[in-house]
Amino acid sequence: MKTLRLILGDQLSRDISSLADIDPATDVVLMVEVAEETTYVPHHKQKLVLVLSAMRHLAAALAEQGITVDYVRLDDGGNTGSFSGELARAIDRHRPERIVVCEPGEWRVLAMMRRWEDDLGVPVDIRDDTRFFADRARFRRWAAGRRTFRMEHFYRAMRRETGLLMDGGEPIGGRWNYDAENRKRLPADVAIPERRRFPADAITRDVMALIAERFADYFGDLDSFAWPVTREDALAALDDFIETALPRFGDYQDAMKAGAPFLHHALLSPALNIGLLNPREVCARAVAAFGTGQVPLNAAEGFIRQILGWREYVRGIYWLTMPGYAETNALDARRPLPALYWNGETPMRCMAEVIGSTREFAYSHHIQRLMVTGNFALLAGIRPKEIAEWYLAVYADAFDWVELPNTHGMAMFADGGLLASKPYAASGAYINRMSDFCGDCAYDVKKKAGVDACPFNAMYWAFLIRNADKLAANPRMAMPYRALAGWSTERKTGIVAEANAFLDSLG
Ligand code: FAD
Ligand code: DLZ
Ligand code: SF4
Repeated sequence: MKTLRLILGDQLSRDISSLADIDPATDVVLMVEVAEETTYVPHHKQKLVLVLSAMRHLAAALAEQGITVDYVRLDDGGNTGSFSGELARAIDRHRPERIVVCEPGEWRVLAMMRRWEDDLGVPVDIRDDTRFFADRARFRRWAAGRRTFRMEHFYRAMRRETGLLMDGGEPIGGRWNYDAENRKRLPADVAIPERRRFPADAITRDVMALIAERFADYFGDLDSFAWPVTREDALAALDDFIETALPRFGDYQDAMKAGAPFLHHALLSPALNIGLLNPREVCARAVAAFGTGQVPLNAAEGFIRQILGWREYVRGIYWLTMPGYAETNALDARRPLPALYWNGETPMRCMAEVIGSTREFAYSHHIQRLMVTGNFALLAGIRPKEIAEWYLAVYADAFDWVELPNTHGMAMFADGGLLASKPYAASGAYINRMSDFCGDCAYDVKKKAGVDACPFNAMYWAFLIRNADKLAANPRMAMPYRALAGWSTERKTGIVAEANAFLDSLG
């Protein structure tokens, strides 16, 4: 049966379900660069290069294997600019008997796909995405009947199911979780590993020229692009991480350092999310490195928890709750996103550092996203939709299924506690404990009030005061609310006014 097999820009895996039964004698693979996808948010220029260059590389690799690939470029004449439009044109060109596609990573695109069969008059087979440990049905089964969801419970179920770092029915080492050993500040004498970056080849340089011309006003530096865009380079990036950074990943997972955005992190999320790496092989490598004594248990477990635990858990929450999840705003946050998120212009050293490296590399590590830019947005009461759009735009790894739950659920508490049990709200003291940012900052992290006091301090207390009716009863927030109970009304009014004056001054 002549089949047209559509592969989307984050489905760049040879083992994707839509290619499983391909017959090279009859079938055509369709890949399309479309304006709808390049513009649904103002993507970082490096994210655009990553996706389009990796698409072009996969198309070339499939063609080398004897597969017919119909590849539509962004600047091809006649490009309609949408998946639906390009599919209709390809049906005219190839007259397939059916269309096969793997389910997408985004609700918006799934809604579009479900209309294709009726609109295009050709049978459309939408297949499960088998690249996750837990498919959507598996997560639904786990979630059924639970009143609250907690990543740790899901993670343990997945450890048991996969056998990863398990000794029979028990976790290797006797503990499920070494999180308490993942919170060290980076000592001055620990060397930061030099990380492998991948220079642009001719295909990537072509895409860079296209992006420079068409998307000049989009956020982000282009010239520092060095992400892997092929399966081979992604595997080399995985080797590099296991050898150089994983051994200390566990210890310094939460640490931050000025001028060093990568530290001991994997830098693998862009390759994982577009399909160049499979989470199973990545976890298997971490387990093997533990098995040979190359990395300690807190590193292997900490890393596997991120992929087998968090990555799968947020995807499950996304598909369980969409499309309503995108509308959540439990704390009724209404402030517009300040311009500093785009221009990085602020005397707050932590914010300037994180936004600066975001612009340079389309990357920040988790604690930078959660406890600096995320914490600011939470405390300031930024509209969840606006900050979610920012995260979706500025990171090379940002796709709706993973970005949205991390932003609405983890950073903004917009889902009211569905994903996480308490808001990750913190004053400047947390940033000072975990980084070296505060030393050279224009603000004084130790000061609670006054024009030169760290803005996170007044913002933190103002956040608690503003949301007391929603948060004070949460047992995990008992400590700060006990402290607030001793404050006079005058003191509370004063700190709220100070935080608001600061935020209003940002424009
Ligand atoms: P490491 O810290 O080395 O972790 C290893 C791997 O674990 C990552 O590659 C990633 O695949 C996975 N992982 C770790 N934490 C998470 C998590 N919370 N959710 C899902 N997977 C996780 N991650 C994305 O992949 N895309 C996003 O758009 C995204 N947006 C985020 C927005 C906010 C507000 C926050 C707080 C986090 C977001 N994350 C997102 C999660 C996390 O920050 C990134 O996965 C991580 O920083 C990627 O860098 P790394 O590969 O060096 O990860
Ligand atoms: C992110 C992205 C971009 C920028 N461009 C394209 C594209 O031109 N063609 C394509 O097939 N996919 C692209 N993508 C990835 C899609 O946005 C992604 O597949 C959907 O959001 C579903 O997850
Ligand atoms: Fe950030 Fe406050 Fe530290 Fe400055 S003093 S770097 S604003 S936490």
